[in-house]
Amino acid sequence: MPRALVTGITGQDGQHLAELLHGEGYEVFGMVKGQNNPRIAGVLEEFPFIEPVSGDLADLSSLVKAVEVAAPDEVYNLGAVSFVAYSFSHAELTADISGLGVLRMLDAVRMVGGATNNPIRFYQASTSEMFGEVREVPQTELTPYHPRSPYGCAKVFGHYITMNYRESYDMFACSGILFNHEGPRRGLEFVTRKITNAVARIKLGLQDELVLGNLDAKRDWGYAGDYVRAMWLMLQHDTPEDFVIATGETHTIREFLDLAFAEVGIDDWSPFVRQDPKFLRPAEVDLLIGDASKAKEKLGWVPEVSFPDLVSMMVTHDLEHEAAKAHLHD
Ligand code: NAP
Ligand code: G4F
Repeated sequence: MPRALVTGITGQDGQHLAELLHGEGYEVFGMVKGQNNPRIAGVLEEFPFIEPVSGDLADLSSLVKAVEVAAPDEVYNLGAVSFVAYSFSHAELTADISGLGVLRMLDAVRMVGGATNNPIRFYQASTSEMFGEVREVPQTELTPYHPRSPYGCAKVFGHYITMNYRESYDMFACSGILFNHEGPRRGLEFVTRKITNAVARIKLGLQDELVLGNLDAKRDWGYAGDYVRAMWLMLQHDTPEDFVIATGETHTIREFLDLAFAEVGIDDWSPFVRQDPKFLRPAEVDLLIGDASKAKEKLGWVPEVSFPDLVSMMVTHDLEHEAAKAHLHD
């Protein structure tokens, strides 16, 4: 039975990936941060097959221990401070966890090693945020980086140090440059889930207003379940390489609002949405759209869930979830 260690197991992608790996017959070890992590109990309830191991990306010795305990064939480094807005007010923490944390994880993998005929394979969660103020449209594996946030800067370091360890120490280490991916497990702080949750609550009469920032930014949004499949495929490939994972479509926040409100029968959302400058960022990423041709050609990866289906899936989930919560409090 192959063994995988996943950091960021309590996050959106960690849960989707754990589900996929379990389905592929893996023993799944999930790295859990903190002495009393508030999120892990819920995750273990839904995915009882996950074997929790303790570890923090700020602490190399804990990572070495986690890799020793899990003795993995594959390590997926998904742990990060991942909220761009938060990274502006917590720049040093973001650099430490989302940047240096990658170096620590690579060192832990290098120190523990794995069998000589079966070295540990390493996946790094890189991001389209590295493109920032984009130099070309669409963005590919060769597009230069111009990050626009402390998060983007930390991820550029993580990306290059992964490449450097691959080239310096002959490690099977690769990065997926993933564009935004969403779903019902997305954190409520991110714009898509913030919108679908508010739409559901407005429909149910539990909320009357949705306050947002910049509605004109464009994102290439896909479904998280499709994207974790690409992570796994990268580690099954013959050679360690970096891949852009994207849908090749881009949409504004306004278009997301159109579809989400239409899903509950509201055609004009303007009475419900207010803009507040407090949600604007010191520097914005205006346009992201990826070209995933390399992943299609070499991994056979294509996204399956369309943009309208993604929005519909999230609104439907949030309607059920919020209705059940409200009913509990009746
Ligand atoms: P997420 O939901 O925000 O999950 C982040 C995970 O990181 C959580 O499990 C969190 O654990 C963990 N973490 C935070 N600080 C840690 C630390 N010091 N040590 C160990 N773990 C720590 O993020 P996601 O959306 O699943 O994304 C997964 C990865 O892909 C991230 O690296 C993100 O930057 C990257 N990415 C995401 C997207 C996207 O659109 N979702 C696109 C490109 C790249 P706690 O719950 O314990 O805090
Ligand atoms: O949903 P967001 O916070 O995602 P963002 O900044 O694109 O980052 C996400 O995707 C990256 C991949 O490109 C990941 F690496 C990263 O970890 C994360 O998962 O914001 C999307 C857009 C931005 O332009 C933001 O300014 O939505 C705009 N927005 C407008 N109002 C808002 C809001 N974003 C949030 N979170 N909250 C708002 O009220």
